[in-house]
Amino acid sequence: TDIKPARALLSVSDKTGLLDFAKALAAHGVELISTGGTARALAEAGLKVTDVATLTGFPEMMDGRLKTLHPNVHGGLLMVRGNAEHEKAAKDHGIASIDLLVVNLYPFEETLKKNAPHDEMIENIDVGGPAMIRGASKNHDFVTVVTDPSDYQYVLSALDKHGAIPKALREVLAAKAFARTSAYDAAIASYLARHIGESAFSWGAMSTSMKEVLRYGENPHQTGSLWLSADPRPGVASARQIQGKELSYNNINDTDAAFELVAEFDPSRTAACAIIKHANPCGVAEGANLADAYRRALASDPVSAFGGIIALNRALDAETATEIVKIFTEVIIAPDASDEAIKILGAKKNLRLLLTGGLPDPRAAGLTFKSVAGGLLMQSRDDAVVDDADLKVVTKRQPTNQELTDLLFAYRVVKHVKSNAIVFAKSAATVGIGAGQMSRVDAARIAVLKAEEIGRDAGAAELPTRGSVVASDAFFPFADGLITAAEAGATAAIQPGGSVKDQEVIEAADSRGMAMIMTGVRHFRH
Ligand code: 93A
Repeated sequence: TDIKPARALLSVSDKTGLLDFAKALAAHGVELISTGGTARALAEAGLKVTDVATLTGFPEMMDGRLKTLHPNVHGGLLMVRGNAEHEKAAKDHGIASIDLLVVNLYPFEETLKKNAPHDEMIENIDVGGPAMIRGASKNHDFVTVVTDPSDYQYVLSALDKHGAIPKALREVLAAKAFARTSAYDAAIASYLARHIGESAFSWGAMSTSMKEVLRYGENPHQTGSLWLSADPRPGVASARQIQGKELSYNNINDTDAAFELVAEFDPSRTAACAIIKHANPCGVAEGANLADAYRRALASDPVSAFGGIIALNRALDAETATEIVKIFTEVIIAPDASDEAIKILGAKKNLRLLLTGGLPDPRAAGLTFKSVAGGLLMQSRDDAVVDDADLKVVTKRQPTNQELTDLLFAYRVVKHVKSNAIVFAKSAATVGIGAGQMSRVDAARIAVLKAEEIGRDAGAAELPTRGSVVASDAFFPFADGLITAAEAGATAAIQPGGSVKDQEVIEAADSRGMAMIMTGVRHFRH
């Protein structure tokens, strides 16, 4: 139903368009009530206006902190018209209804941009304004709420046309009003959190904006939701979903792991692809182009790749899309995609395609969180990228150029494998991955076992680990893990070093003619 406003309360910090709007309201016979500065502006323009202090029986006080926080205001906004009890309460207490609320808030965001001192920021936290906006929005069955001067025209044209405000417009304006107070509170929350310190900043920002409630958590009996932090890095949380089913909690977790991994490979140097299952890579490869990188990543463990998550470091092209749709894949994440590629994926309705607009910088600082019983663990993210500068050859033999390239490749991958982690690689593609083991030697054994199996399935003449290199995410505590890798055919190794048994491990490498590099950087990931 249309509602003809009889009384309007105007209280605005941004006075753009205020006078014209108020004049037009007055011309429609709307009675105007207003707060200090707004009332003054209206009166100066020759409009008849009632000061809100007359309504509340209280003067504005405490630096204006108390202007409109009074039952005569909130009752007028919240009362349900036609409800006998509400009407009686209003009558008993002398509360008159307010049908139109025009509020825009203290300029918190603008003040923030000016780098204002903290006490000025605090003074710019509007309390009464949002309270009125919430009341009016909740009661939009009867009340029209306007929080944006650019909406004055819609209210006026409705009044001109119908002499009243239609329900549809009241609903739209109410939704817009809640969006406004929610953004306003988010800005305050992240400002305050940042004021407390960087540590709390990310957490505060994160806790202020939920992106979506997920169908469930890691398991169907758990609840789940996705939250946005103020971190502007491209990634799964901020990605645009182009097609496919709704993302699950596990999809998001795995897709994050995939995209962070593939971002280690600079797209201007090489095309790269990572295929992830259960947050661990089952195949990672560089390639002459994206399709080649995908084929090579897939070949490193085609059995595990089924139902996996694919991350690409360049825009998805038609050729790669054609390859990918050949097997069942849950999610593709890439910086971008060509129209043709999107069309090809369209044939797979459930396949989720996420586009991020860019790659996260693996060297960027940031924070990661993990919950523990009764608390929260926080750390700076693993932003270490091992490149040539950090490398120390500890064996008699120097790695060849090919070995060196592969060692660096394997080390970038092993950083993204759950500990204990061992990665075999050859020609910039993984050939065996051992993830999440309780002993390092078991991680090595599993990586070899996987490689053997894959080699057998592919009908390879020799073990895929022959002539490979091996990376370990932390030092070898004993020589056994390295010996396992050597016996499988690895010719070079990369690891942080730092074990009391380093010398034994170096001797084991030397006696097998292996080259070994120590990085001094550990990449535990639990
Ligand atoms: O300080 S407040 O949080 N306390 C209030 O009771 C209150 N009522 C309205 N801020 C309050 N307002 C805000 O004052 C409005 O949201 C608006 O931004 C501003 C308008 O003040 P003036 O009319 O004096 O310019």
